[in-house]
Amino acid sequence: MNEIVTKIEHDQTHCALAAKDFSSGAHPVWCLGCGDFGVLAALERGLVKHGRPPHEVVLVSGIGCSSRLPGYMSTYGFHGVHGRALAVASGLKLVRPDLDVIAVGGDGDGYSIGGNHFIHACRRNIDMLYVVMDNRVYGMTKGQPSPTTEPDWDCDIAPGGIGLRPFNPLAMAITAGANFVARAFAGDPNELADMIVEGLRWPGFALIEVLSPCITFRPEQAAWKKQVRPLPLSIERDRAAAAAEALADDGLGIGVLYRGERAPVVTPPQPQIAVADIEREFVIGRS
Ligand SMILES: Cc1ncc(C[n+]2csc(CCOP(=O)(O)OP(=O)(O)O)c2C)c(N)n1
Ligand code: SF4
Repeated sequence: MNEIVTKIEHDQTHCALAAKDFSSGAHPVWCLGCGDFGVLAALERGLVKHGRPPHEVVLVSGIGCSSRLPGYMSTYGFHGVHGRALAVASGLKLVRPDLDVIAVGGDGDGYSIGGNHFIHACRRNIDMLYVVMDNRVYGMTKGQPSPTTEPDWDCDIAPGGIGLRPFNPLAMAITAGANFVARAFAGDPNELADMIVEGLRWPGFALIEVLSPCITFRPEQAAWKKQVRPLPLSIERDRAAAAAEALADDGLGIGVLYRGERAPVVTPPQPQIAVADIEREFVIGRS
């Protein structure tokens, strides 16, 4: 841990990159006040601290307001289909282990339609970072309950609430095998930026679950600013203790909950394929 902090400080001193180098310049179409702005700022700042240039980083997303994020950054990006960000990111990391791969998206994208990929990405423990912007609602499709929605949240599609116990992403990640598990708040981009650097550098699959308010369909989430507080414990290696801590948590504790020591999947260096060779395979009518 100390080694990681020292490396962060080292990079801050010597790195010539600036946050603007990671911006695509495109103007986000998010609602004013959406928590995803804080996550975007944190990713830009975190990648500056990390010190690798934009062309050595790839952001992969699914579909949703939050999944638009790769379009706002200058790294390589892949805006995929709903729930499939982790499948694409896993394949990419296996064939290009030299790149830093970051999957991003929402709670609907990652925990509902993409839930199976989430469990198995934790289990496979491929070395990458997954940032989930959790607003406990489907923002893009106008406010349906998601897997993390509180059971009594009243909305048009579920009057009186859905009455189901919410999914616990941190407990799920720890028990399925993720090696680094944390929760952050989008309203504190500097803390999140440091967590992003640590998650990127920690070997194996890292989950950062970000409380990212949907100010349009869940305006009451503006209160998160006053409700979030540091997690009581940060647990190293002891997976059972970390899972117990995650189950006891009320969903508003912020910090790194678990740092594991599982060895990540490592792939051997892959042969470089020239783009011209790939293009040749698509030429119609070649003999
Ligand atoms: C296969 C498929 N099913 C459903 C949809 C419709 N859809 C688009 S975004 C979305 C939910 C997004 O919610 P979330 O991932 O929580 O992201 P947010 O918009 O809240 O950031 C849904 C259901 C789709 N695009 N593709
Ligand atoms: S609908 Fe919600 S999640 Fe989507 S951009 Fe607006 S505030 Fe953000």
